[in-house]
Amino acid sequence: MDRTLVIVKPDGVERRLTGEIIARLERKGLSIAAAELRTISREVAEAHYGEHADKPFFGELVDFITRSPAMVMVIEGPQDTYKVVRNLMGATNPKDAAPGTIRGDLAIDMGENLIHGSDSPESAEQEISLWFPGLA
Ligand code: IDP
Ligand code: MG
Repeated sequence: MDRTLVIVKPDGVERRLTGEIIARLERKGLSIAAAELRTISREVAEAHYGEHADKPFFGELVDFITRSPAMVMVIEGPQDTYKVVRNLMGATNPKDAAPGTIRGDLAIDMGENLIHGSDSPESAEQEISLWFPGLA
């Protein structure tokens, strides 16, 4: 089994798309290993998005991810589950995301692209320990 970190971002929870997004992951054959609706602190948001700290959109990104509750989850499946989730998510910019993907079907704005998924086995491990430090 393999695990990856997924966040239904505040826009997804606000738009009541949490169920729709989780349903897509489950229909694909993935399982929920942990889930919690959380209002993300700036401290954790800045740690989570540390790789983007020097980007011009960083402040906006931290404002966005902390503005209202997000559904933070550990998703479980076969080897390279992170890749399965990334394929279901679609391209970062929803305008480029293919139809059939979460971002391609449900989002249109770069700033409000509904979902985060770890982008490698290493980032999955690091993000799971940041968000769910006690998880076995
Ligand atoms: P990812 O979410 O597909 O992994 P990343 O490049 O890691 O994409 O960027 C993290 C998040 O930062 C994106 O999901 C998006 O919300 C936001 N973001 C990325 N690039 C831009 C930008 O150019 N303007 C505004 N927000 C951006
Ligand atoms: Mg990323």
